[in-house]
Amino acid sequence: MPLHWDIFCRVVDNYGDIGVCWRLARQLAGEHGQAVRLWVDDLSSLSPLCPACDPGLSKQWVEGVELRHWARDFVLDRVADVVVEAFACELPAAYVASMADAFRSEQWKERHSMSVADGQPSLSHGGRGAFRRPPCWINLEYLTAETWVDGCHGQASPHPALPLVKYFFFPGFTSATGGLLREAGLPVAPPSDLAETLEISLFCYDTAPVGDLIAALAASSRPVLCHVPPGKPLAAVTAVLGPSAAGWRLGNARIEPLPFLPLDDYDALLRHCAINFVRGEDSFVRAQWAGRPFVWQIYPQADDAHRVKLDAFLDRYGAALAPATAAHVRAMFHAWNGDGDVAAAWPGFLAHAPEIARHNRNWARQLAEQPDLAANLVKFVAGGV
Ligand code: TRH
Repeated sequence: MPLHWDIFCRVVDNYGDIGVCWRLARQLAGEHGQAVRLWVDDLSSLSPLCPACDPGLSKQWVEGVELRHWARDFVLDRVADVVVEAFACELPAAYVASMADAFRSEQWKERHSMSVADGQPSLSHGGRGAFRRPPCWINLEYLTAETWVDGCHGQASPHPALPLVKYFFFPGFTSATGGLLREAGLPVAPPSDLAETLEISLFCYDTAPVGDLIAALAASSRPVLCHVPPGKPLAAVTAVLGPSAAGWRLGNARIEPLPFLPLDDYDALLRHCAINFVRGEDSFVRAQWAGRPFVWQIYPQADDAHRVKLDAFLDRYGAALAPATAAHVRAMFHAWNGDGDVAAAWPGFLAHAPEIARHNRNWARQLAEQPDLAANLVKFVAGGV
């Protein structure tokens, strides 16, 4: 029997929050037959990824998902079986209160002979999957390769005041985590064409040292075509080269603006290019499924917390690389994240690109042997581990 899911997404900035939530919502509906509502506070951030979404509508159906505008005057109609709070976005207070009411429902307690010792729900009746009410409340966390997530994934966090429990669901790279988003039928590390032109996609923040990269590309003996999406990547390039709607030619390199692509077309671009610069969370994961060499600009955090996450990923991902190649990858990732010299790091990265590509194909295929995040979530909600 399909469960009703409410996924809540608050767009902080950029496209990562909505990218992850939209992928998850459409996969739960399309692959797992679940009844999914996706509540988004800013639908205009979804329409570039998903042109079928009309940001002016408060309610619409797209790819089997009921899309709802999460407005300030949120009116509660019903509480779902599963509530996903994406990235600690804080559910509407009325929704949380109704979840607690559902828990208190006498009918429900009778049906499941539930004990309410110390105000905490007991799951002794057979796991999370045994109940329709109260909802299973999931906090979907950000992705990190740090080892501590293995121990924290799936942990319960009792609400301090209400008889509710929230479960932490951590995406990750090991089987002890919630895994990574990956649709059924997604081509994982498909073979690439041997093209004379080196095609690059450049999705980055405006803080990336693009000037140094552009200088290195301009000096290339091989033809280069660099695709630049709108927004921060194009702003960064324009800050270096000046405005030009038609793009730029520097030495052997062409640098061309690209329109913002629908999500699946962007995935295809990553499979098409020989090297991808990606950022944040979702494009970072997609670059890994593409299996091509990639350079990651991590989302910056206060106190440089992101640097620990960057190195945690490099440690895990680079473990099976030859040490010299791993050092080139690390140098390029660090330089691209403001710690080092891109001009010095790029030649080594490029020279090792064939070996990095081989490694990335293996890496992607190994990761794809693990269950994907949506499948893990469905299993978790049903009471599995
Ligand atoms: O946009 P981002 O920088 O998002 C970030 C991160 O998720 C970060 O962790 C989070 O804290 C912050 O947002 C609020 O990068 P990310 O995660 O790669 O998301 C970009 C999305 O945009 C991704 O789903 C791919 C999609 N995309 C397209 O669909 N078409 C395009 O042309 C491009 C360039 C991207």
